[in-house]
This record gives sequence, C-alpha cells and structure tokens, in this order.
Amino acid sequence: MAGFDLSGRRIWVAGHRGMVGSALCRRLESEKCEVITVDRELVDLRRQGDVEEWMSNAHPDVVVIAAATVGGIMANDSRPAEFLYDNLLIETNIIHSAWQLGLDKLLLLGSTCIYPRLAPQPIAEDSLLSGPLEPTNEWYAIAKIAGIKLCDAYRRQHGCDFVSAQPANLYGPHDNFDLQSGHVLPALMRKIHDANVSRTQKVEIWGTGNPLREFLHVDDLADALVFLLRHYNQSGQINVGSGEEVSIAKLAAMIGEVVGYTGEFSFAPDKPDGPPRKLADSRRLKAMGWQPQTRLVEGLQSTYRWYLDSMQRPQTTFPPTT
Ligand code: GFB
Repeated sequence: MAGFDLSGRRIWVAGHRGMVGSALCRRLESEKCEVITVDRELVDLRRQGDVEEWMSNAHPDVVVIAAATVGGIMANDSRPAEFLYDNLLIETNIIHSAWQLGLDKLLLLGSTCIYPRLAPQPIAEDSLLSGPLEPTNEWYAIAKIAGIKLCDAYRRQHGCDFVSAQPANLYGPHDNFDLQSGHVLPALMRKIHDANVSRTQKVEIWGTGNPLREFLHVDDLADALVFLLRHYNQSGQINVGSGEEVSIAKLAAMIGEVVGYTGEFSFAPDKPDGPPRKLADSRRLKAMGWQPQTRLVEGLQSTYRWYLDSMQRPQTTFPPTT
C-alpha cells in the first residue's frame, strides 16, 4: 500500500522525553528518517516566539505533537487551568508554525476522553461533540478537541496534511508513576509494589473499582503512529485502541499477580470514578491494516520489569507530561 514516504524526512517528535514521545523515537529508529528533538529547557512550547524560531531553524518536514500536559483523573480534576492553557498553546503554536513553514505532515495526539461521557460504546469517531463531556477531564478534552479542529481548519483553509489520532488509556516504559498525578495503571503498580515491599496487607483503589478502561501499550501506539503518518491523510480524528477492556478492580488484581502481592484491596468511593466506560471503536484503523501486538498481561509484566529497573537508575524522574 503506497503512502506518505518517511525516507529522508526530518521528523520532529515534540515531547520526546515523555512516555509517548520516547516510544515513538524508539520506533522511528527502524525507519530511514532523521528524528529531531529539542529539550523543554531550550524551547517552551507554550511560547509562540520560541516555537517559531526553533522550527524555522530546525527545518522539520514532519512533526508529531506528543508534547502535552497530561495526568490521571486527579491531576485533570485539580489543575484545570494548566490542562486547558498549556495544551491549547502547545497545539496552537506548533500547528500554526507548521502551516507557516509549509511542513509536509503533522500528527496531533489526543485521547479518547474527547468523547461524551456517556457516548454509545464502543465509541465511534463520529460521537465527537454529540453530548456532554466527563467533568473530571473536560478541560483537557476541550483543549484536545480544539486541536483536532485546528488540524481540520488548516486542512480546509490552507490544504495542510494535518491529522489527529486519539489513543485509549496508555501505559508502558517512561510512564508517570506518581501516586497523585499518574494514571491508574502506573499508580496502582507503584502502590501494589510498595505494599508488597513493606508487607502491607491492604492497598486502596480509588472509586468503586467498577469503571471499565481500555489499555493500550505505548509501543503499540508508536507503531500505529508510524502507520498513520504513512497512510492517514483525512480530516477528523482516528481512534487507536487495543480492544482489551478491564474493570479497575480487575486491573488491580492483574497487577497484583504480576507483582506477587497477596494482600487485599479496599475501595475509596469518595474518590471519583470518572466515566463508566471508554472503549474506542478502532475498526477504521484496523480496516486500514493495523493491529496491536501486546496483550495486557504481557504489557503489565514488561512495564513492571521496566519500573523495577528504573529504580536502579539514580537519575530517574517520572515526568508529569508526555
Ligand atoms: O487513568 P485514570 O486516572 O484516568 O483512571 P481516566 C481513573 C480511574 O481509575 C477512575 C480509578 O475510575 C479511578 O477511580 N483509580 C483507582 C485510580 N485507583 C486509582 C489510582 O490510584 N490512581 C488513579 N489515577 N486512578 C484520564 C483522563 O481519565 O484518562 C485524561 O483524566 C486522559 O484526560 C486519560 O484522557 C487517558 O481514564 O478516568
């Protein structure tokens, strides 16, 4: 299937130190392209001047926007200004400069939280803006919806090949294992690991444990992004999911097995559950010929090995952003 040729292109991975960006850099090593990156100490992506200057000097042909202020349910709920402001600016600045400089392709990353809280399941792409958002993450969702619409607007007005992809809940190496700001999978992995080490017999799970989530390994996402760079060139976002859905309680039990934890779980219904279910309908992407490779149980095992190894590396910090 012929598509957009990555050979010889300079691809800027914006957000290369985060979980998504670092996975994409690893995946692009096997392509004949040149990956370029810049550290946040040098370029603040929230400042249009920084972004314009860096992009006009670096001359990327392609950009993947994996940079974002992200976090789990509590971070989203408690830092709404940051989630809305940072993400709007990062996307706007890069998308506008990509148009001004005539880049060949741009791929924006979002999340399935852009869809209505009670969207029919599995959630098809055309559910966007068909109902109210989940209140705990509406700030992030609104920023990402604006980003999708920016891509579409620049395509419509200027003919730019700007696309956007919406992954299911991600996990894997370089995730944020912070207990307050992290997503559920790394947070539970760390809590359960800590309980195991300290021989504590109880681990608290926020909420009721009933919500269902679909988990996608970040290496599968990186592979899907390369596939989409080559083969996707339409307006409107495309879903990227694994199809593997579990309840939060089941996820905790699976992590418990991987870690070797034999204690109990308690629930904290005073903490938010978030949306009851978020299963992406990924049939469009699968019909194009892409499939995920990592089963959740294998992904949990490899992520736990990475987490254990990371504790041996003294310089490790768990970044709050992707
Ligand atoms: O990954 P998570 O934080 O976010 O998962 P969302 C939240 C679900 O896991 C809720 C439960 O049902 C929580 O009650 N949970 C249980 C926990 N224990 C914990 C814990 O220790 N930590 C965390 N974080 N959750 C996010 C959005 O939604 O998903 C973002 O807020 C983004 O915007 C991301 O879209 C992919 O899946 O609810």
